[in-house]
Amino acid sequence: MKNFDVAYALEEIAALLEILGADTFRVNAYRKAARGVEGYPGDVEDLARKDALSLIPGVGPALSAKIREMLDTGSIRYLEELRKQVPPGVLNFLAIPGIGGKTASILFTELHLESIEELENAARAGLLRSLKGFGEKKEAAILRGIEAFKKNAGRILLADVFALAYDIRDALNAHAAVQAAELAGSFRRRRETIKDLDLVVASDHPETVMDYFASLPLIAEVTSRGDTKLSGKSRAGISVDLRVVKRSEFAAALLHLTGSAEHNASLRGRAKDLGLKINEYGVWSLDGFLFPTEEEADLYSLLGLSFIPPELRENRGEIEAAAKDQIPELISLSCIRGDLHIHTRDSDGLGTIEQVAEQAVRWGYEYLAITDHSRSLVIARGLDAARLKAQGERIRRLNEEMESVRLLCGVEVDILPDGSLDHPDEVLEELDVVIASVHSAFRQDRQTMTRRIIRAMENPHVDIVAHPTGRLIGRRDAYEVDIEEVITAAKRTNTVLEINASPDRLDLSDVHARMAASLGVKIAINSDGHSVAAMHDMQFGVFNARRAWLTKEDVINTMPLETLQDFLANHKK
Ligand code: DGT
Ligand code: CA
Ligand code: CA
Ligand code: ZN
Repeated sequence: MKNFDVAYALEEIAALLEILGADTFRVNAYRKAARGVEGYPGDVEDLARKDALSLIPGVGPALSAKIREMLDTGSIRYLEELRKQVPPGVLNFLAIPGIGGKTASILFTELHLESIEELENAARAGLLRSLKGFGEKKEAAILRGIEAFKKNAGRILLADVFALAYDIRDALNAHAAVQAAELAGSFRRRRETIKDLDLVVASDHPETVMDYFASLPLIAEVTSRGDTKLSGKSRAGISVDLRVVKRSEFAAALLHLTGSAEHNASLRGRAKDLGLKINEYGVWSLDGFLFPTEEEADLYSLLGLSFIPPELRENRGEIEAAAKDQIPELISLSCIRGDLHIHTRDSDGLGTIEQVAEQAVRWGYEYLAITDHSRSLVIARGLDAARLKAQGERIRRLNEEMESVRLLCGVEVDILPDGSLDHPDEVLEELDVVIASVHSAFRQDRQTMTRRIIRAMENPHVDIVAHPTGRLIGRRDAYEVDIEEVITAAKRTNTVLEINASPDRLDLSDVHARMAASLGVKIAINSDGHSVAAMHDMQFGVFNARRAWLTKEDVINTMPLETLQDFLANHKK
């Protein structure tokens, strides 16, 4: 049992309590404990053995007992009791943008709505607006939320299955009958959202492996089972497909199940042209000889191709490139030397400057830019010129104390509706890094929005435009903007464009980032972290950059500190 499972159970208790109208204090106690467990760097099972669960932030004696019960029995009776009181469809409300626990509670207790379908019908019939604290605006917002939810059709953010995916793979690898286990499918290709997890296992004992898989506490139910294939669901309702093959077929099965389906189709076409055949068992000659293969590279090699990293397998020219041995050396997380977009407690972040700096030291970053919001973003406690100046002085003092990491003074300045900036040039020119971004007037027409962003890029102090399209995956579409024109203007004005690494942004997208880099526009991959923990999101930005075919040279925060400082001082000249 992993921290993740325990945290998930506690979070579910909090959600159910909230829906049942329990008092906020109790709900928050479970939620806090869930966060504490998820963020705890050690293993909860070790802590339980040492009788030290209360070392976890937010966990007292009562919660320790529940966690222990979960670890011992795989479940919590209290949770089972709560589940009986709330129909499963009501929990799904929480997946709809704009619906939190309190809203879900009212919908369930007042209107007795039990599924998203019932909710949608009620909203269309105008039954929500008269509820206490609702109104027509909120009713319309819920309908928009349902639309966004349906459009995403049950796809889940990559980040939301990350821990689960590796927990399952590691559990399989730990079994004696398993010779190899790998994650495949869209997860391995690092798509921004995934429909289900796919795993391939090499073993001579498929029955044993499938029994073991079905018995994992991570797996709540088995939905179908054949001789070598099994489908199940995790407790969070995420579908998992398992395929068990012989060791000699593992590479071919992994290649096949990694996909994409379009990449596979192109490989089949290429094999045919070469007088060969490829399927999930391997590469064959036309007279039925199966070529032995150890790893995926062997299969590609039989087709006259260099190895193609999974992130590129989308049939976007990777096969042609591999045939010419021109697959680029993709950027990796270890190339990243710093993060240029970080928020602190001074605006809407959770960490202090000292805390985010310590994290940067721990990771071996060379630099970190503090870029809090500007004054007009009032809800985020944006900084005016005076507070920004005071922050700059604190940063300079900290830099004198710290040796291994350099803090850069920056700002995330709002691009106002007319394209002017939220700070005057005299303020911006004092800073090491200026990030500009749109946080208001999202509904401008395409031409106005495009001109607005381009005008900001024309300012000689603006180094980077952050999250250039404003999309929130599964929750909000990009604003109307001609992104090709923005990219062209970035090239003309020597402005860097961001890949925002937050897993629900990934903005620029893979396609747009590739377009930008191929025109010579520089990219910054930034976590936009609003907490120390969120600095981890950098990895999702790097995945996205790999899917965009980017190399180290395309990305400015792979530069050593001095090169970067030089770049920032001169690129707009
Ligand atoms: P998703 O929708 O996020 O689960 O995306 P994938 O790519 O993981 O799709 P999935 O889980 O349906 O299938 C996993 C891989 O198996 C897929 O990438 C390629 C292979 N595959 C599955 N069905 C087909 C098919 O009908 N034709 C071909 N050529 N390949 C398939
Ligand atoms: Ca899949
Ligand atoms: Ca699948
Ligand atoms: Zn930001």
